[in-house]
Amino acid sequence: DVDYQCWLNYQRLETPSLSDQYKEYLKNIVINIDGYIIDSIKNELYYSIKKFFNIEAIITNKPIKRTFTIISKLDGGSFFSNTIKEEEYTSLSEEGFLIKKVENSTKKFILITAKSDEGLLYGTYKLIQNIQMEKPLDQLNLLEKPYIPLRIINHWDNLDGSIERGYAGKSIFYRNNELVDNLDRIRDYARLLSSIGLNGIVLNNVNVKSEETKLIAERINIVEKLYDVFKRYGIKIYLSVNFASPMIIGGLKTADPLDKEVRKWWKERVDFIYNRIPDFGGFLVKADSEGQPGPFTYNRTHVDGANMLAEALAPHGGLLIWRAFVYNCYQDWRDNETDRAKAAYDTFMPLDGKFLDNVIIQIKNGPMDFQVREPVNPLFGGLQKTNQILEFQITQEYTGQQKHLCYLVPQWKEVLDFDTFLFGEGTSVAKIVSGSIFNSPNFGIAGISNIGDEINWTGHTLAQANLYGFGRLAWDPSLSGKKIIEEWIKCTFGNNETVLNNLSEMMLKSWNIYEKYTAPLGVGWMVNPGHHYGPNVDGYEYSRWGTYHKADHYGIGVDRTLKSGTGYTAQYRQQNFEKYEHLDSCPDELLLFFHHVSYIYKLSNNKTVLQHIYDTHFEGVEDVQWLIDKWQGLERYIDSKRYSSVYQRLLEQRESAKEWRDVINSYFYRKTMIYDEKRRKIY
Ligand code: BDP
Repeated sequence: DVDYQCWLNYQRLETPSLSDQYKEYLKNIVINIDGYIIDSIKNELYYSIKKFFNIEAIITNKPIKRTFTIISKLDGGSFFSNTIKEEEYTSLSEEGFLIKKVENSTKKFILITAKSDEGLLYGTYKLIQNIQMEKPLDQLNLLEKPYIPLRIINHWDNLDGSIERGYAGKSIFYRNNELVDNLDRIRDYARLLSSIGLNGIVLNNVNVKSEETKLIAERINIVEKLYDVFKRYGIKIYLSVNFASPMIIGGLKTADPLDKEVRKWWKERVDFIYNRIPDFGGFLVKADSEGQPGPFTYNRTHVDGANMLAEALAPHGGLLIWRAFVYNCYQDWRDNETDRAKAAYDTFMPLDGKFLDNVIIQIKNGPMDFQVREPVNPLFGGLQKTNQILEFQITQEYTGQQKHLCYLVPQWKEVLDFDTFLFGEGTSVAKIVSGSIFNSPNFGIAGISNIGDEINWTGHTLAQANLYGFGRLAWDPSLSGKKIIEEWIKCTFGNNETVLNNLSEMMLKSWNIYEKYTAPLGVGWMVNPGHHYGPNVDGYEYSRWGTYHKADHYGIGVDRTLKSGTGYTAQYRQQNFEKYEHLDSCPDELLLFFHHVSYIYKLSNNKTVLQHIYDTHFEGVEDVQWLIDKWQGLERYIDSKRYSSVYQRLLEQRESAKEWRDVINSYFYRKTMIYDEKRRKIY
């Protein structure tokens, strides 16, 4: 099933001459080392070569022909060492790789070399991708290394098989509180992840219930089996743990992080885990957040809680990842003092510099919760002495739940490129999470997975691009959304020009289209409470979650200025503070996030806020129709199964977009009693 293969869809090459060239080199693969990652390399090469050229590759220790491909460690001291330049050697990082075509009087070969097995694996996938994309072989010379050290996928899977905020079926790992019987699919998932360079996976939901708590105790065998799959692809495994585990499974009376017994209990647990899983990655903890237990219960701080766990992990080289998603979820909409957007910064800034070296704070991209548009979380640019991981949501909770097309890479790019001004101009979020300015390897990027057990993994075939794009950006945040989508299209659908052009245009516009017909100008929410699909303007307006738009008869938006509002703007460094604080410099797309304005306030394009709302909501629906037309133009180039499943979803998207348009427009028409200038029909 091509839909199942995703971007590892290996098809016969369309250009016979190029195919012959590659084939000549790939008939004989020379691999002079052993190991389980090396076995994965062999398997992937053997399998892909069979698919590309319909031949069985011969894998040997030494070349058996004049032309071959060799995969060898840099320190191999082998005969090709004089083909590598000094500067190539020094600029390769531990996970990087070098691919080169070498030719001399006696032999011709493609060389893949690296300092580690992982590097060789990434290099192998790169070569395979070059073949998929039919790149010329002549000047093959590539040196790559990941920009961000920790590149982790987070699963919100529960042992019963359900997935929190999952939109593509059930867990591929668990069913009825057991590991699934057949691990083949999990292996294929590991292939997908390592092909885009991800090197970590959190295996269970951050909301850890009692069954999952047992994963660090009597149910460790489940973790062990998964470890055995993922280690073969260079992917470290991590577990979400419940802070109250010492009480839930340890029989202790407290989980107080300063209690001796509690500390001893965690140490023993961690030793137990490492005894079974020698290179276990560490723990992820959601504490004192949305009902999860944490140190606050015992009047202790996040530092007490995180450091206690980190101390237990440190002797084994383990990491303790602590989430910054902490806010008061019992607040009142009338109370301006408690702005949810301010919570993470207020909580964690005073703790900067107090965490141990193996503690990392995992911070959502925005201050609220994965809305279609949010400013960047001000903790990036705030924290100076704390390790950080940036958290994205690949699963489309608030962005159409994989029924709507929404390619998120452009959104993520804006976050990564955002200048925090931390150490002066040019301190982008990407630079921060690369760890380079902090000189620490404990920095990274995490994404909440969008996959499930549906045959095509993501429900919406085109949502595969979000998983692909997440990995690519984690590897190299300087890649453009366009470059990434072109790679993805070619590897997923082949090298047809029309498909490439139409589909990349569709993908690149899709986030903006989604934004047009949903919540306007950065205000967010306006979704149905609970499941978060479809419009409900006041759904969260009078509830306890701190998620308000404050629309009344005269105006809309949340005043987060220092001058007259919640003071959230002051959490940014001067340059960004100035930009957001003042109406005339605040970007339109975030206007209502930062300011409360009248409906007749004029945006930079001279339209009123209200007219903008009307226009974008009509346009959004027209744009979805445009997506449908574009997709229809591809019918003859795409297999009918993928074509029609995407087509069905686009139709659903159109109906949903109409509903959004009508609900939002009529709400604001009734609130304001101001007509649409163009007198279009508003229900
Ligand atoms: C919210 C989700 C909720 C998660 C929470 C989190 O609605 O299901 O548990 O984030 O990140 O977006 O912990």
